[in-house]
Amino acid sequence: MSEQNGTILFYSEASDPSWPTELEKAFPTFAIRTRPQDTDPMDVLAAIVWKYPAGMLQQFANLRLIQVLGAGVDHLWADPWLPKHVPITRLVDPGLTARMTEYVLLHCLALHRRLPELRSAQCKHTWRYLHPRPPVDTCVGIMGLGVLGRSCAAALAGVGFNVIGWSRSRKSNIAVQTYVSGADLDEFKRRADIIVVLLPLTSATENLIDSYFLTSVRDGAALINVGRGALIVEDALIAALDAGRLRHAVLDVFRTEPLPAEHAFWSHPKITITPHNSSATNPATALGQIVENIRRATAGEKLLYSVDPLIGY
Ligand code: NDP
Ligand code: OXD
Repeated sequence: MSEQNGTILFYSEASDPSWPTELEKAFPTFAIRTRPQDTDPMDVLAAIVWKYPAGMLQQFANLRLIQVLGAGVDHLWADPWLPKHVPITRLVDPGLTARMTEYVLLHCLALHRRLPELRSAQCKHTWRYLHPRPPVDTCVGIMGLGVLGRSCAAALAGVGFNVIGWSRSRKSNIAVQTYVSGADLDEFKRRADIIVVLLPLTSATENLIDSYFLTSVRDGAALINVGRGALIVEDALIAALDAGRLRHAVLDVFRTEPLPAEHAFWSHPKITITPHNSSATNPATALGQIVENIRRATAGEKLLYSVDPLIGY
């Protein structure tokens, strides 16, 4: 080992460029490296990663922490050489939560006030009067009542929407009506006018939104997917929009990112696309948790926001 405390590898090709400098300031006694080839693999104690090349982590025999630089950890499971004995933590970043909450509120209000239909009428120079209704007339169903889902539920209820939620385990300490995965899903779908998908991608949630799911949603419901692209079967979504069962879909995440230029979603009149920018991790609001977790990992203490590889989130 070098005379420093060890090395922290930061690996991300799509994050705020100030991360390495911020980490150097926060960890003056560690060497911060951004490329595995610039490390002595035996010195690497912690890896802070976002979408790294498969196999990269297995060379670090003394690794004590894999800190994912985001809320979703699904990209890790694509690494067949992931060192399974090393603890994994994810970020719970108040800045990321706030931006996601804004995004969901923005698009729920737009769908509630029928902006896509008004835009389409404007394109045809048509005066299409749609009577404004109060938010309490719109039921927003949130799939996933974790850190992000709960924040969105509170904000939506705060502006008057009728909010319901759905999650894997039963909830008691939340102000909105909740449903639990399994038998309750049909009832949840029957009620929701706008479905907000804030689920992690796991073996249990992949392709969850398929043609069966979409056949049994409320007629003319709208969908917002901010979870992960592979939660949705793409052809089933297009079929549901074309048949009018769904009136609009707002998509921020896709199976392939960037979304290929020739993809059918781009030109679909009932789809709004954003480039996976509903929210993002920020050094200013996320660094504190990373500092604390690396301190805990090196001291052998219980970590914050651990991920369970068996359930996948
Ligand atoms: P959490 O882990 O805090 O919450 C996940 C929620 O999903 C929990 O309520 C959990 O249930 C529920 N859930 C998981 N599996 C199932 C299942 N099989 N059936 C029903 N419910 C299930 O995650 P976050 O809220 O922090 O983030 C959610 C996801 O949002 C991330 O995994 C990521 O994919 C996505 N994301 C997208 C971003 C973007 O920019 N588009 C930014 C950040 C995150 P329970 O409460 O019972 O555990
Ligand atoms: C995340 C994301 O999971 O940005 O943090 O998608």
